[in-house]
Amino acid sequence: MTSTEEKATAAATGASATERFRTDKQHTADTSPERVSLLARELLEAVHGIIRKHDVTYPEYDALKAWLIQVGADGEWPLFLDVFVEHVVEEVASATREGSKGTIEGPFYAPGSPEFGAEATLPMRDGEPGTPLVFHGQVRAVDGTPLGGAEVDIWHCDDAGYYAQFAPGLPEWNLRGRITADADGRFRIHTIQPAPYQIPTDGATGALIRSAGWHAWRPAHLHMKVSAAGYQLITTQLYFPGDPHNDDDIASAVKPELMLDPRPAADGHGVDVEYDYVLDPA
Ligand code: MBD
Ligand code: FE
Repeated sequence: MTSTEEKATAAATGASATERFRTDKQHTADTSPERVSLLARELLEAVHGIIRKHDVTYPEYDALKAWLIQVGADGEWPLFLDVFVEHVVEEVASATREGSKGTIEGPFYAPGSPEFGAEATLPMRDGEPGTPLVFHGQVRAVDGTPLGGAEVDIWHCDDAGYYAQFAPGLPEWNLRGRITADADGRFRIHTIQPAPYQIPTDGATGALIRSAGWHAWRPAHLHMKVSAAGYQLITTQLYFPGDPHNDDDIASAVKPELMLDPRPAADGHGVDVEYDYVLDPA
């Protein structure tokens, strides 16, 4: 790395994730004062209970305060919350859905990626490092109807674990794209296999992970949002068998239904994976 190259620091990644959240997401909920009171009170009571149960000291209280301040300074609230909390929100939100399993979105989605037809190669650099991956499948409704024109909005990190727009030096839309399925709901995406992802170790989230003696890894994964007019959008991820962290993902986002079954590619270069999605009516 040359001295002019910016490094993928936790603070730079966090600042990008925080900015994305502020730009893309709704920041208010239709929550009554009674419900705000209930949720805030029970959260605080849970904290009080832990302090009493474990005789938390003033030095520990001040260390917590300093750490919370640093999470904000590093822009890591999106990272911290998505890694440690979002999986339960997703579990509750999807409890009554019948179709394909979803899982967490995480902090690195960027809306508005380039659009492609049913067979496409994701934007990538010349000689993009990594194992070639062909990912294909079909989008159907729960009743089996193929959903022609469904959209697969896919994003993933590169072979070094970096996400475009959240690490410096990558083309804006590297390994991100929106694929429109054909009339039969089928799609075929040419990309490379993502690497396992390590949470930035030099920020506040990394400091907690280190202090607690945890590891910082997510298994290799593809992210996608799959949608079709008149159906519920699903946000999900797909995983590769054999990854050492499939069983202890730091973000608790792996489900058995989301495991791919890679085969050698027909042309002998890289791997071929097939996955079909089933969407619930809106
Ligand atoms: C990721 O790549 C990710 O998917 C999540 C959920 C959290 C941190 C990094
Ligand atoms: Fe990810």
